[in-house]
Amino acid sequence: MTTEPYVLVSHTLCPYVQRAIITLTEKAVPFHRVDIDLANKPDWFRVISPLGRVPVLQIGNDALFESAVIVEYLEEVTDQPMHPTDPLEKARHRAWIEMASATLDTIAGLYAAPDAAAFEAKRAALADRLARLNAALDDGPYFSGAKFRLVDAAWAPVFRYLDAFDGIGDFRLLSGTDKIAGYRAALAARPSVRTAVAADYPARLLDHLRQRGSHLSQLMDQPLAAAGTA
Ligand SMILES: N[C@@H](CCC(=O)N[C@@H](CS)C(=O)NCC(=O)O)C(=O)O
Repeated sequence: MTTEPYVLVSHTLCPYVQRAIITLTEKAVPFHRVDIDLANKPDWFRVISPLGRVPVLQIGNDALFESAVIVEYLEEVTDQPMHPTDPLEKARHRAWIEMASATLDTIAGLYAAPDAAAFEAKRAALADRLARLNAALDDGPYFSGAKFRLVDAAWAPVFRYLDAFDGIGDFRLLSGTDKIAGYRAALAARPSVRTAVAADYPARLLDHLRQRGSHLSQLMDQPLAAAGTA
């Protein structure tokens, strides 16, 4: 591992950035965080980020992009493993990290849905993804038991959106689930998860959701009407 401190190029709200920060924190790897404005990307960022996305981890003169690649690199250069060692179990965890990414896509579709019909379709899709997560969870407190893993770093940011949605209305996202509440609480209490965002993150996220001009944005202007009417 390089002796130079890592630089994590970030954005205040990005859930993929949170995965990298949680992993760096869990592994006690020193780093500097540099937040950029994604609506006005600096030229130097365009050079190091071929896809134009955060996170990017700068390691000396090298730069890694894609959160999955970043956390797998950190896993290889540190000696505190966060993946299981059994190959099949490790592969299963990687699959559920992909599922967390797909769930973030569904969440983005939900908060961008332009009308009630599109919103309902995304709401049902998100509830289905969460039901499948519920079925995959072990006895807790984390995804596969007592140890906090990379897969947990991937799911923790998902629940930050649910926290925001809970303040807007009851969208019946967790109906019939029996394990997610405990999992969500354990993730929210984890110090690395708590410190992965700034204190003003909840307000910033609500502001972001309100500015989408979407069906959800409209519900935010009439929160009482939103209850149970997704
Ligand atoms: N697959 C990527 C997704 C990263 C991503 O979607 N980043 C968003 C912010 S959360 C971004 O930088 N978007 C800017 C853009 O696409 O122009 C990863 O895991 O790193």
